[in-house]
Amino acid sequence: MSRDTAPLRVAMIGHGFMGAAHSQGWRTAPRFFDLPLRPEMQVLVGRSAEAVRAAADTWGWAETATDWRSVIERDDIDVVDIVTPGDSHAEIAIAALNAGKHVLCEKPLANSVDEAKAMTDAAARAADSGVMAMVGFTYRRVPAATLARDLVAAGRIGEVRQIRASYRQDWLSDADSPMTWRLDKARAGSGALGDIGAHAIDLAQFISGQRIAAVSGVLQTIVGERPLLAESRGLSGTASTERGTVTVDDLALFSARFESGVLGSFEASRFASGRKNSLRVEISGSTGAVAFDLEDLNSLQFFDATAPIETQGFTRILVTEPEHPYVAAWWPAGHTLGYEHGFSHQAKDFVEAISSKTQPRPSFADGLQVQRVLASVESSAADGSAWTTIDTDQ
Ligand code: SOE
Repeated sequence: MSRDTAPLRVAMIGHGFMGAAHSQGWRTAPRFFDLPLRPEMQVLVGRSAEAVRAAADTWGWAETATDWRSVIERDDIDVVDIVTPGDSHAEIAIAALNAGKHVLCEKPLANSVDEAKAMTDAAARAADSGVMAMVGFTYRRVPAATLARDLVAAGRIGEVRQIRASYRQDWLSDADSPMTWRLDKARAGSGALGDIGAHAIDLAQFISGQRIAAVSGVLQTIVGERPLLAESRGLSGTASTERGTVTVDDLALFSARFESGVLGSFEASRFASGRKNSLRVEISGSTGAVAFDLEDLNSLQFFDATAPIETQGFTRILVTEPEHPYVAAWWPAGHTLGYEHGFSHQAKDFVEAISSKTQPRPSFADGLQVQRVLASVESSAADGSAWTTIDTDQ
């Protein structure tokens, strides 16, 4: 439990699946990490008074509200955590930053480059008065992913030569699975590309320490029409008898050229039968390689080409020791962590950044750069897979 420290009062806007994950992060971080400020789960905000009350009771929020605008004006709120669909990120984040609140915003940062740019500008202005903003690319904070980044940065795989990243799920494989907001371009911005491809882009750039400069891609909508949603449950829900048009991609494939000249391949799919939450990043270097797989998140595959040839091969490092990133705060060595722990690490890192007034990463500027990659993949696909340079001036 954290020391007897000043409170950091959090308001969270939205209470879907990501709301549950963020609540878990806020609740556990101060209980396992010795934090300089004590996060308090003050207000949960949602459109339906009844639904938001039920969620707040389940997850442990003190109060509820239905109007986010009045909440961000409150003097007793320090942090605004945004877990709504992408179409409201910009409006809420900019208003919260202008009101002097620290902002944590779910990924992708926005639904367009223009929105992401406006958010990044607002974050830069707010940073001058010590107000912090961070985007929720949570998988950076899985200990094995952080370790992979550390090994690459320490030169343990030599010079990076090739990058491969894929995020594959199958929860839309059933053509009768109903429309949700994630299938509506107006709400989600894009489909598999922005929903999960954004994670693959962020994680590949994070682990490799390299940034994408140009892309060539294709997008495909595999099932163009689905039953409308009757009642939402988790990522999906029950179907109504009416049907609607899917307005986003189901599958995104693209090649990337990094600023260094290194080439990479990317894949994002919600139709990869049998792949449940398969986020994989493999970085091949001149003297070794690292391979991260979210479906095996307590380990990291490491290949050391400088080892004697007779014993060379990918080694499965169990990332469960106190010496590994984040792990010491949890269970005795070897006792493994799960999906939810990334959200606790995210809350911990954000609280520490707020306290030390240090820009947290991934920053809104990092989120904007990912947004530019997403937009470039879309324009490349619309232009017959033409190589498209990431426009950093836009
Ligand atoms: C659904 O594809 C989803 O919940 C994404 O929206 C999340 O960002 C990802 O972490 C898990 O899958």
